[in-house]
Amino acid sequence: MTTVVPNADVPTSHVDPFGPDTLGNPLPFQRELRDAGPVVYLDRYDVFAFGRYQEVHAALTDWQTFQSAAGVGLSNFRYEKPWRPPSLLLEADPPHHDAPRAVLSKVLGPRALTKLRAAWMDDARALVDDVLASGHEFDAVTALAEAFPLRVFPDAVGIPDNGRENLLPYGDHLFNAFGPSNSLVAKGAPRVAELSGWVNAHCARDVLSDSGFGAQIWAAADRGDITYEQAPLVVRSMLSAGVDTTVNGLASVLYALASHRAQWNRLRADPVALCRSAFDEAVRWESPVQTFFRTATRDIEVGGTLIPDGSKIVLFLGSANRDPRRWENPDEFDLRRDPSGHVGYGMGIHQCVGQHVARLESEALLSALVARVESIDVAGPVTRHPNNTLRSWESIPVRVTPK
Ligand code: OVV
Repeated sequence: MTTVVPNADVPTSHVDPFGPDTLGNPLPFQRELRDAGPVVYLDRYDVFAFGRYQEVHAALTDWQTFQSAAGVGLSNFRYEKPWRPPSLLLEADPPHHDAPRAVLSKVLGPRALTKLRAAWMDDARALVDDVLASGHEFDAVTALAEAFPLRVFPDAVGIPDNGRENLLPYGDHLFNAFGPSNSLVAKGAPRVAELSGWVNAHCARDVLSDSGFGAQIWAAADRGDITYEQAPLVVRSMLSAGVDTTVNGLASVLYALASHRAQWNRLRADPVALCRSAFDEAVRWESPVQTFFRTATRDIEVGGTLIPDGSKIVLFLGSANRDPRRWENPDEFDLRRDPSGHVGYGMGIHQCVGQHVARLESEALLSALVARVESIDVAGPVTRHPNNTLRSWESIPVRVTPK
């Protein structure tokens, strides 16, 4: 029989992972975390942290023990009222989670996306042509990584043109709000009511076009697959999770290629295969979503540490994706690697339901770029946009040589 001494010698860190220094460059802290042990106690926030691939993966796939329904941010819904009604997908577990998940999974699934593929490829070519027509030096964040999703995704959902500029700041605040209520959350607070009002209004059936993803979610309510009360919240999940995530994923793959000439050349040599798989290597390398929390549903022992029932656990996805215990040369962006198994989209029942949309956006954009451009290079200092959850970008100046 083994007896667990409750946390007698759990490694403890006083570091604030959500402070400006660590958010600015999270890699040194993440290495310390992994090297300190499988479980580290963060005393600033009274949470346990997992930084190694093995424990992060195990927690993501054990939803019974590591629940999402008490919130996937620092705040525990058992004690604190959430700032918005919880997501029916992200902040729920079976059985409640399953019907909304099944509906959205089908609406955003590979079969459904085959219908959008040709049009998105054309849209990407048109965007790249427009960008090249106005110059060969531009900001890859605004000109491509933001412009492309904002051009195709709201149309696919079926929301009108007016007000699309609200999607990014709404997402920015949402992803900040998973962290502690620090200055990043305070910065977003003044616009919460306005932005939430806009997003919630665009979940209603009568503002959505009648053929998009939104309409298909409402049609699922007509069939009885979900209720009419659930439908607008499922639409809200798309508007919440579908923009800032892909924008930063695209920015990351563009940055990775612009800063690794050999990888760009590999992409050019085998564009059909690599324009698709490059995105997943970039998602592993950068982990646009850095962290999500879980809540223990019972006392559980992990790596010799007792995690008491009700504890919050922060899973460092970005750290797991660079764990040398799992990956060879983890810090290298390498298109020859098989990145499958990365936890950048999560893992298990909550794994990103929009991942096929994200991959298609990237495939379209990279294919258009490779078709038109000989080379792409970083042309000035790159800057980050601080966010409590996202590894987000402000600016990536690039120079391209057109074909
Ligand atoms: C994965 C994710 C992030 C943010 C919001 C949601 C999901 C949601 O379902 O609202």
